Amino acid sequence: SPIRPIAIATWNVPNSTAAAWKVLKEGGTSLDAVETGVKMEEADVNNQSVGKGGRPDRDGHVTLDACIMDSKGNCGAVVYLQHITHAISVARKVMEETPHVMLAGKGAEQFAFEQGFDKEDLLTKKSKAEWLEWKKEAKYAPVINIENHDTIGMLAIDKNGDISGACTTSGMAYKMAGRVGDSPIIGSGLFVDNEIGGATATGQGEEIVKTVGSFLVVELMRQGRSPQEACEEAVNRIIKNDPNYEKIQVGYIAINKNGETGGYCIHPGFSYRVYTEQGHENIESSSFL
Ligand code: SD4
Repeated sequence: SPIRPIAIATWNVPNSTAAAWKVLKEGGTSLDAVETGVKMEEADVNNQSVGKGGRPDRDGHVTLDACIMDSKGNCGAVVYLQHITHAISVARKVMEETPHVMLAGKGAEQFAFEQGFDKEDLLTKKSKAEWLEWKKEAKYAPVINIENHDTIGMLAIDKNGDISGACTTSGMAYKMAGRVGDSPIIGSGLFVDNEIGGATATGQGEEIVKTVGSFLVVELMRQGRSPQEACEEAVNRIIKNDPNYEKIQVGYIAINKNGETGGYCIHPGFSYRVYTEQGHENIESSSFL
């Protein structure tokens, strides 16, 4: 019988999976679970890859990307959002309160204020100090598993078997102003098909966008691959396309309708968390290298 409810997330984010699990355990929807879950990381100033405390772009601005998708195929996204911690909740409002899927920059910010979100300064002292240090050399060479660690992508199945997903990030540290990655792009950073399963990604967003990674993982599962096999194939596709793959990290996680999960990445060091009735664990992902 299918494993449900269940919540999984990229990286070792026990607070997020525990918060999602609580929602699921109390009979809540997978949509509420993934939003509640990823908000924990958005609010955590010690997680420097998402929300408040996120690392800024080259010019010192923290700009957030996020998207959310429900079991009916609805989705919402924000890109280049500034001054608001809970980008995922703004994305959900875009999904539920507008006729659109994606809002960017100033428009997204204005919409968020209209919806009652508070204006905040997202650049913490720590992230600012590190950015000033980086600026001395201003060399753009992301450190694998460090500078771009901890973007959170989460997938959940509720007691009714409905699947939802959420993905939220401050993007690659010290990116060019205006750069948008995979995380808010439906099909790249996240995809859910309630008949099949869901997938979400972390790492170098450009590579994920170029291969429409999360959609690819879900379509591979539709063709009969297990979540693990589908994640492996999506990583292999990146490796085949990019001779410089050793310099980048990409990780995928996936879940199918039965609650089976998988994860795969290029470099060792990526892990994902799984929370079910059986307990809570951090699983070290297998890797190409
Ligand atoms: C991006 N995929 O903006 C994100 C970064 C990331 O953990 O995943 N960091 O490209």
